Amino acid sequence: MDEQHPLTQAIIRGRRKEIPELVQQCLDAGEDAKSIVENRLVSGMQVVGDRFKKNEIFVPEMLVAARAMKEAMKILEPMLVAAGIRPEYSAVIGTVEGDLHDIGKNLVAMMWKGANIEVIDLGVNVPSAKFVEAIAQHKSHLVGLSALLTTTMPAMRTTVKAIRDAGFPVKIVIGGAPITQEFAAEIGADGYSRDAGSAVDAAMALLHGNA
Ligand code: B1M
Repeated sequence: MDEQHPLTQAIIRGRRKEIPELVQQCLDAGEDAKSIVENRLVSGMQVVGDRFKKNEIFVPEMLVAARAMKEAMKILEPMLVAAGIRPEYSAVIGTVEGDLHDIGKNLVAMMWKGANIEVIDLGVNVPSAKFVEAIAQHKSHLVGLSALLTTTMPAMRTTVKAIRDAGFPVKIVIGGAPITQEFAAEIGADGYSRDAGSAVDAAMALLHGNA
């Protein structure tokens, strides 16, 4: 990974206005859309995730980086679609039933998109049946559940059970302020992440069979 590449640096620093010209420079230099996503954008978001995990940057810096990534994807996505290239993995994410907190969940969704995972965001207050329906519809590989209230932790348990009962071979990652690794193990989730940066590591480890 070339962290110093101008496009990667523009992602890391969230310099959205520079993105179209830098993407064009990569295309002019003969890089294809897929390699720009993998080698320039995803690697930039990896740096962002790592810095966030270490508390070197905070939510605002992460948001501007994600916005820059989105700007680049606006240009590259039609090219990927035209070439028949889709992200390798699909994820469904949402905040569980009864819970309206979405800031952390949105950050996880952004980081997963930044890792080139297709993300279907079901929003907040999502009943378990809606997760099950979306997993079936999108043939998802990964599910993310977020809860910020101790009172909605039981809804996480219900949701994990509903997904398991439906028999999908999906990996389930959970997180949110009151959630712990112990709770994840107790309710049968595959992984737990304490922040949005680690949520990428957890997803990748599970999807690649390393967890
Ligand atoms: Co609420 N709220 N809130 N709130 N709120 C908390 C969570 C609370 C701790 C505040 C407090 O009392 N000190 C408390 C919960 C207490 C508890 O259960 N133990 C609380 C309460 C009680 C409530 C209400 C019940 C208040 C009331 O109405 N009486 C009510 C509940 C509404 C409902 O959900 N049904 C309520 C409402 C709200 C607002 C709507 C006003 C607003 C939410 C706005 C929104 O999300 N769009 C709100 C807010 C903003 C907060 C606090 C202040 C901030 C939460 C936040 O966004 N943090 C919060 C107190 C606090 O945390 N300081 C609080 C920033 C965000 C980046 O962090 O969400 O933790 P966080 O996400 C992190 C990690 O947790 C993790 O990664 C993220 C990024 O690093 N993570 C995941 C999260 N999801 C993940 C999923 C993963 C992996 C990692 O995998 C899929």
